Amino acid sequence: MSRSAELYRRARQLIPGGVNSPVRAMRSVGLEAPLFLRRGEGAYVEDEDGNRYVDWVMSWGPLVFGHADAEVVAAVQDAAVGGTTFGAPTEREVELAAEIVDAVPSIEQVRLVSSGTEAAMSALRLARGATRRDRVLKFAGCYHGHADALLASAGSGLATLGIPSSPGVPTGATADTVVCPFNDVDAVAAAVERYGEGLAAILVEPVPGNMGVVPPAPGFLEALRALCDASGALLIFDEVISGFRVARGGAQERFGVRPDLTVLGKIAGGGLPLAAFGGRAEVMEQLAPGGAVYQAGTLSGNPLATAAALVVLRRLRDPAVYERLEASGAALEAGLREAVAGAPACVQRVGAMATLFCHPGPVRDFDTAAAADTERYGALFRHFLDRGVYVAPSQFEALFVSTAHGEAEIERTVAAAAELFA
Ligand code: KE4
Repeated sequence: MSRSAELYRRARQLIPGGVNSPVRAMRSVGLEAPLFLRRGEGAYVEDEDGNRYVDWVMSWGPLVFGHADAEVVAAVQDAAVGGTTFGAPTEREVELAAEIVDAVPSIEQVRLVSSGTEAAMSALRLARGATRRDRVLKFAGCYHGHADALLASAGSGLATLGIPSSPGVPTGATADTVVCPFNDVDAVAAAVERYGEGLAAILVEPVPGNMGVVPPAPGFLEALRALCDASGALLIFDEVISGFRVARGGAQERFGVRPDLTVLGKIAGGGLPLAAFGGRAEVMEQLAPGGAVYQAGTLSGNPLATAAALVVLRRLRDPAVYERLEASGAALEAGLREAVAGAPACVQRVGAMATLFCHPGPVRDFDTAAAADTERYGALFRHFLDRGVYVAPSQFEALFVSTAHGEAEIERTVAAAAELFA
């Protein structure tokens, strides 16, 4: 029995499903036991049986400079010897807030939290408090973490597990959640027509990564901005994935559309548990303690996470980083596209995030994504694994490019695809 299988057997007795997050079970790609990873370095990870893989999961997006980046490790070590948490304000929190405000066009003030779920949940509460309205409009296939109000046909995890909305979520919690198809302006306009009075926010992943990567259709984000302006709802961009990935200022910089609130995570946390939400000062100032909208967190802005995040965000000021990410993303896309030519498959990419769909494409929304051949994707995942390439164990996720991925990693990945689709 492999060490991973052995660990999985033990884990299942102690941890629900043997994992601390459902997608890690790798059930949807047909593995009996998930890989248990023991170390990562640059673009590579090693499992408990000593197998080494080119890693395109990158912990689901945070590791824009790859695993165990020397500067990040040193920064966390230096911070730790001074104390790992105080529950009091620290200078690094001010410095990190300044980095985020400088990078993200629409953010004037920002609150740090510990997970993307917490950031999205808090941004929604703030939007509801600021507008004194209850309704939120989200999109099928978009995932914003597992807060009750947002587990209505979410896209990541739930889509893979085929659960339309989770048991345990009270009907009241999603009674004010309206779900529209992504990229469908008419559907959104009709929903706003019907619910506009009570609409607190439109919440969207401007570049969805949780139904696979689905680029926004030209004019779609602009239409959401206009519908929010017309109805008095706030536009919330969930940039947990796209933030600092598709541009330093995220999708709002790349596509030139400014939301009222932005949710950040993953890269923003430098690979440590840190996320954030921010926006116009007049909205953000309604948060406790100055305002009445309550939000709090014991480890919010802790020294280890802010140290890692500062190293990463300061290095992202260098435009050459995004030139490299764009070039590597384009090379990966071109190689995979050539490998799947003629097969019922397509490759969709925005910047340093891409998905190989087992679907002829184009994939414009969750309905088309859900029609992908997930059986074939499972076979693809196992084929790549056998060739030392670790891609997302779910069709509804992304390949995350880092600066640690080079020609060798791209060639190995493309060769594996070419062999499979030959
Ligand atoms: P966390 O609570 O997992 O830190 O963030 C939730 C979240 C919010 N918004 C977006 C756009 C996200 O993609 C996520 C989390 N992403 C998933 C995978 N796409 C994390 C992986 C997992 O659930 O284990």
